[in-house]
Amino acid sequence: MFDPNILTVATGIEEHNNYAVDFIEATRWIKANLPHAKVSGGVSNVSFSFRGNNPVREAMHSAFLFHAIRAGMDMGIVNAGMLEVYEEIEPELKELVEDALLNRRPDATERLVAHGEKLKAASAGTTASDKKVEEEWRKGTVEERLSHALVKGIDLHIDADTEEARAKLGKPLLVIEGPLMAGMGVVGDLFGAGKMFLPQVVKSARVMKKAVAYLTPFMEAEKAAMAARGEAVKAQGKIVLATVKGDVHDIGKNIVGVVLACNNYEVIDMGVMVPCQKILDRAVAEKADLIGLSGLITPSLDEMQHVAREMERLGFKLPLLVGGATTSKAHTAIKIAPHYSQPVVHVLDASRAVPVTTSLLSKDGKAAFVKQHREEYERLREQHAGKAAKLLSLNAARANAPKLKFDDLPKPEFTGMRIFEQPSLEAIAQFIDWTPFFHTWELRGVYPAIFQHEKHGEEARKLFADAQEMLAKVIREKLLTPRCVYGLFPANRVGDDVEVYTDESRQTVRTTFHFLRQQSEKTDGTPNWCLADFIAPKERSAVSGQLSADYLGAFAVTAGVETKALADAYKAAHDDYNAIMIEAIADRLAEAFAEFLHKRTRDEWGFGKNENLTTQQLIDEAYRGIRPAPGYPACPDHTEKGTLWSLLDVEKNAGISLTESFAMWPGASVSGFYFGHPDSKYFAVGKLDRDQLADLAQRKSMPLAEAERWLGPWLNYDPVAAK
Ligand code: B12
Repeated sequence: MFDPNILTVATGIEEHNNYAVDFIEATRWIKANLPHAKVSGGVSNVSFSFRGNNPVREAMHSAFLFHAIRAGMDMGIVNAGMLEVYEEIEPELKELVEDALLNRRPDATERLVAHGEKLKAASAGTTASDKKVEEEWRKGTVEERLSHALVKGIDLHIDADTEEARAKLGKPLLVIEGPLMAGMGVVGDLFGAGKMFLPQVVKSARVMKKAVAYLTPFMEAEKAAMAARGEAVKAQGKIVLATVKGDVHDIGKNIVGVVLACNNYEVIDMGVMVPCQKILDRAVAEKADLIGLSGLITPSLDEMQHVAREMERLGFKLPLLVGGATTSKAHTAIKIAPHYSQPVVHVLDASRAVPVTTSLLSKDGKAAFVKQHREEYERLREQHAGKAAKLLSLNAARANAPKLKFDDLPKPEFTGMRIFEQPSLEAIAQFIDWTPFFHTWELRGVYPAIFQHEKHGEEARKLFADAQEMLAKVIREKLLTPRCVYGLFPANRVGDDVEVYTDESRQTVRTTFHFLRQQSEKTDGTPNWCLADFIAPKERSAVSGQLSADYLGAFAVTAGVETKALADAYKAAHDDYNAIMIEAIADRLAEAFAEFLHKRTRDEWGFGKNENLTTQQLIDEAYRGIRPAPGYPACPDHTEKGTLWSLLDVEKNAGISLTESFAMWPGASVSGFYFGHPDSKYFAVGKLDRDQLADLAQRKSMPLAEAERWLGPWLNYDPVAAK
């Protein structure tokens, strides 16, 4: 990957005028001469001379990207909120910007500066008049009011305005197809252009849903007559969305559903843990145009492959969309798409769901999109074909295990299992790490600095205020009942396993956890880590003849089984905004609960008592010990949750169950281990070779093929070819 450096143009210094052209030409050269190399660059540098003038900067970024991508640029670092749509750059500004970027005339900088000043003045004017419009928007026509309410997400007058529009236009359908769709069209365009943010769009959707709900009884009454006249509401397309069997991931799928619905797609959301056959039957029954699958954890990738295979076997012709935290473009291209002859497209986030869906369902654009998509996936497959990483043998990796000292083994104040009855929501909430909350809503940035973000700081503040309100309500009305079970157990390491004993005598093994070791070749002298390394080995002391008195912790927490019912109630009230909000809050509380419980466990283990850390230090994990979770990079094997469940009897003690894919229900749950060694740290196990899989399968008494299935995405080899 090359970064040929994007430097600032239009600085007034003549030598700088060609910098953008230089980057573009360098990119072209790299692509022509080094066909396998990639080109990247930090885009916002190019417009630094226009700091404070966003209209010009946004236009410069888009125009620059347009030309650089055409020259072959692969990746750009750019604030997505600071991008105008190239086609929508006002023509005069576009010409002036391109004059400067492409160094087309000597006076380009002066001309752009002059025009930029005019734009700045005009946009300041707009803001002032916007304010006036805001106060006066109730005085506009009903169409204008509906559009304003949609764009601004105001549902205060929506019933009255919708009724007025119905009376004016005569038919409920005309209200939907007219002002409501027009308003949502504006919302869709602004979102697509990065000018509206997800929380705003979800609020717009709430207004739209409320308007449609108001009109529904009138529509029902007219339905028969309308059907006879062939005037049924025609959505742009019908999409069946589902989280696959064994997975409970809800929030990402819901967000995608709302955004698609905003763009006039009819969304049939089948919920979570949906078996393949049900998805396919529903798609047929509904004459769907597209199927979308979601998944949070790696075992779902296998299920997605299964759905693709079934679609092929049954002769389906619908495109298949794939999304969710654990999916990726490369995995989709290599592992899912080859099983289905129709387009299988990975979609990174909600904002990308709309253009992909529109392209796939467009009469004119589909062929070109599919052609380009197939070529891209073919390229990805070629790039990855036979590209195994160079790994150490398992024996060599073990020989490079860390040599940790075990001379500081505090004795916990209890061993065995504990149920923590009625933990306080208020105390748990103190441990919330808010940054991922903003990511859920597609607002990038770190809390609390995000509030100062140039583009979406204001929206982040509004969202946070809404979150605080919801959290206060949850606490005040005890809407969630967090539950947990945890324990500290005598344990020793045996190879890459950790034996957990029934009692301090360490004579009877109660259960064994099996961990995986990094096999990557280390050139920097670092060891090949395995979680088991953090537990004292099962070796008797030469002096006492005793085993080292080390311990392993285990835990499972949930924010509360009520989350789904609360979200469903909001959905039933056409309030997707709060439905997503309560799920996002529950997820934060689950994480916070794990952190809160970790603190308590460290105290009970002894070494936590003198920590004296601030909340931020706790969130930054500036303490002794770690709490890795099965599924996280240090422990990619989800099936270890099965052992955890029987050790802590989690289902009985905390009310959390495991699905066939080892997802936890309720969804807002976290489970894992506590390691107390002062040197314990998080790491990624990474790719695994067959020798380790064979060894693991033998240790777990599991058929090799099954172990390979659970760990599929981490295999450094093709298990079919290796047979
Ligand atoms: C927040 C979070 C959680 C939350 C819950 C998340 C939720 N409700 O979905 C909590 C704290 C509960 C949680 C728990 C766990 N998590 Co977690 N979690 C995350 C985290 C940090 C963010 C996920 C998220 O919510 N993102 C925001 C949402 C909106 O984004 P999204 O889901 O990706 O959806 C967007 C797109 O993917 C796309 N999309 C999604 N679906 C679809 C479908 C279609 C058709 C389309 C078109 C698009 C689309 O559009 C969405 C909107 O933009 C990720 C890491 C990461 N950075 O992704 C780990 C991560 C997903 N978690 C992980 C794991 C392992 C777990 C646990 C198993 C850990 C454990 N042992 O306790 C549990 C499992 C929970 C369960 N119930 O089984 C792993 C999964 C990897 C793996 N190997 O399987 C990750 C990747 C972390 C990691 N680096 O290892 N987690």
